[in-house]
Amino acid sequence: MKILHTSDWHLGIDFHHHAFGEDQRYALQQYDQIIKQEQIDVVLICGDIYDTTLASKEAIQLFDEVMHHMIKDLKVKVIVIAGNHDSPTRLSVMKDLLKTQGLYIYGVLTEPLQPLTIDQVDFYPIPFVHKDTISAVYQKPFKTYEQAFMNMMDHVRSQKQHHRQIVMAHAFVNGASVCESDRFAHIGGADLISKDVFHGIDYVALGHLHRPQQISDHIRYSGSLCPYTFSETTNKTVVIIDSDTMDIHTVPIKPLHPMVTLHDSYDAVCAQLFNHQNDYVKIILKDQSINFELLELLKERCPYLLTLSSDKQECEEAVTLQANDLESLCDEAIVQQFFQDYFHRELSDEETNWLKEAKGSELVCG
Ligand SMILES: [Mn+2]
Repeated sequence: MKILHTSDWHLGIDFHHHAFGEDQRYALQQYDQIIKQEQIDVVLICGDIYDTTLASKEAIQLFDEVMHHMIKDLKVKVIVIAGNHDSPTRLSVMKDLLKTQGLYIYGVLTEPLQPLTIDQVDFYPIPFVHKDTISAVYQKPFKTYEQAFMNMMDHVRSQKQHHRQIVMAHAFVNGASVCESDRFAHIGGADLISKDVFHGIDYVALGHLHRPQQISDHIRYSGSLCPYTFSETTNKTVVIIDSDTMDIHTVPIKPLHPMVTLHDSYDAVCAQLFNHQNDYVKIILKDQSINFELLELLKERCPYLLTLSSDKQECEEAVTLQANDLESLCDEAIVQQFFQDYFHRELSDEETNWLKEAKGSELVCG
């Protein structure tokens, strides 16, 4: 049997006020080809289907459309677990009904893990879960998250017969490398689990971290659907597992707009823009402060410019005005201070008069 492992779609996400719907649709269209070419039987989606618990209308429509296409047209079965970004209850609405169609959704852990058997494979889908929930379900107290997970895996191993065992989880396994968009990964360590927890399991399909990576040959993160930050410049992938031979390989997913950071002088950045007409671009200028006019000018030359900042501005233009000042200072003093911070000069008499005219008789200091 052929299995496709993916995770972290984050449908509905936006980045610098830019929606990713088209990018996600473009990536998911490639799944169509991969499923046909690789003759996939089962698709595993390891959490964070949506970016927020209250998913947008567009995000829900896209998920609905993709599930319908996979199950009805491509004739695959799909197993979904909730991630920390998903609402477990919303995600698993009508799950018992959908099961009859080949869509298996696991939102909440409510009972000790039982296999979902398809062909010769026992799947153990574990939705994102807290230690206390595992304690309640298994009716045992656990000191650490790792201990709770070890207990669950011992229970899985005790059910081993002649089938392959594949575990799906949305978790942070020790030794994995994180990237900027893993913003809710618990780097503090309380939710870390060791890879040893999974010993003896034939394959562990992980979600949570957005960088595609293998912890060991049979414990892998597929990585997110698309790059969601400028630090994600390497290819996103899906993992293909042949459960008969246990051959495993990855297939790259091409982004609609690759992420590019240009950190250089204004002239050097301008000289490079022509090569990045289709890329999401982050510009950091080394030699020039930024303003709205410059942003508009660069946007004309770079259609997918998402962020513009300046190194220079950060060192030269120290803002001295504090939030508390806004309450204690009069309007004229605030404008004066702003001019000092940004333009290094005082208001001219003419400008002061304009300000007074604009404010009328309200402008009283003291
Ligand atoms: Mn995620």
